[in-house]
This record gives sequence, structure tokens and C-alpha cells, in this order.
Amino acid sequence: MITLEDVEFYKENGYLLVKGVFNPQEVEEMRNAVERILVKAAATKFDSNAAWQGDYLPPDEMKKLVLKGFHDVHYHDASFTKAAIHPKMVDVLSQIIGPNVQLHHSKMLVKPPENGAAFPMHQDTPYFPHEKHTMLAASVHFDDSDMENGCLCVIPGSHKAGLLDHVGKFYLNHKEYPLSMGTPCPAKAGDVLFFNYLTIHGSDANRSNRTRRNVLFQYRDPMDFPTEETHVNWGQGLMICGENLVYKEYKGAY
Ligand SMILES: O=C(O)CCC(=O)C(=O)O
Repeated sequence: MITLEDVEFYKENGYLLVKGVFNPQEVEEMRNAVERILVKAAATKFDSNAAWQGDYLPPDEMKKLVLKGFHDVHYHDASFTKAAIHPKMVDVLSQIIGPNVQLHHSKMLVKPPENGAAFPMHQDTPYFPHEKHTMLAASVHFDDSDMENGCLCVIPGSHKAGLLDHVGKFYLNHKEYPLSMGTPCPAKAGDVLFFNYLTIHGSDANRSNRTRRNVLFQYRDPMDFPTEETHVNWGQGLMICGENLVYKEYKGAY
């Protein structure tokens, strides 16, 4: 499904948009699953506003922003498990990470209309650093997204600079790295944006009257070991393709 030029593009630029990975029926199934998770979570103590805090927006604007974010969605609905190991996903992953690929975690994001929260520019590396930097995110789009509803923006080639200093480990100084430095990556529902965890990325607030929903699956080479025991997730390490070359008795946290 992807070409050698696409693989080269990913290596050079640290990201790759792959169109039409999921068909409308698969997208609809995942949208419904997002809705069910939101409803179920609303009845628990885990339903909070996951909007990032900080000084990258004026306090008045920051206060209004809302983000629904939940981890490990493939433990809540099988539509996400199917997506994580979908043959079209495997086709891409086996070429840009492969031949051996493992799921690290999943996370769903819902930016509601008018006030969906922004993500200041950052690398994902500080959240789950690894030795060989094979880790990448596959952002599966459930809605058409553009600058108006807060699509992802990336700085092409920024993964080559290595890990940069983050404010409190969370995001880059927004004066040095404003969102406007990024290349917008508009996408359609069903498209997947793959980006390395060193690639600088962020997204603006959703100021449109449309919701923006996506799920991020983070994948790595199983021989790329964490340098810190952080971000240890439910059932981490599911093999997506190939084999795990080391035998390890895995005991999850749950
Ligand atoms: O999807 C987005 O708008 C940004 C998500 C993001 O940067 C993250 O979760 O690290």
C-alpha cells in the first residue's frame, strides 16, 4: 500500500500521511465506540478535562478549553483492537518500523466544537523515552480535520535533532516553537498520520462547529527498550507483526 518513496519520506521528514487506511464502515464503528466510552467514563471518577495546562495561551482562553482523553481504548472496545492490528496498518508499520512491531499504548482524543483544547508544540519522547527511537504514533482520524478544527501540525525533519528541552518535561517553549512553525497535516476520516516520537508536533484549538476525534496508537520495535520505567500501560507489548526476539515473562500492571 505504501511505496519505497513513502518510506524514504518518513525517514527524512519524520512523518507520513497515509490516505484511506480505514473504510467508512470501520470509521463509523470506531466513532460509535468513542461515544460509548465517553458515556461510560462520564459515570466514573475518571471523567476529567484532559486539556493541557500552561502559559501557551492567555489564561482566559485556556480556562474554556476542553479535551476528552482516555488511554488504552483497545481494552474498552474491540473495534480499536481490530484497528491496531489492521492489515493496512501492519503493511505500513512493517515498512517504517518492522519487521517486528509491538503496540505500546493507545489513546483517544476528542476535541469538542468551539472549545476543543490545543496541544502546544512538543515531542512525545519525554513521556516514554526509548533507546533506539523507533517509537511512533499512528493518529487514526475519525473526522475530517483541518486548521479550523485543530488538525495536527508537524515540523518536518525535526526528529533528526534528537530530544530537546521541554518546559516541565511537557512541551517546548512556545515562543521559540510557536504552532505556526508547523506544517498543517489536514486529513480525512479514515486517514492515518504516522509520526516519530521525536518529531515536533502540536495542534491548535478546535474553533469550528465540528468535533475532532482521533485515536493515537503508539508502536515500537520490541528490541527498542525503554530508558525509564514510565508510562507503563495496561497489557503493554502486544505483538502486531513479526516476533519478539527476547523471551520475557510479561506481567502486566493489572
Ligand atoms: O492529535 C492532536 O491534536 C495532538 C495529540 C498530541 O500531540 C499528543 O497526544 O501528544
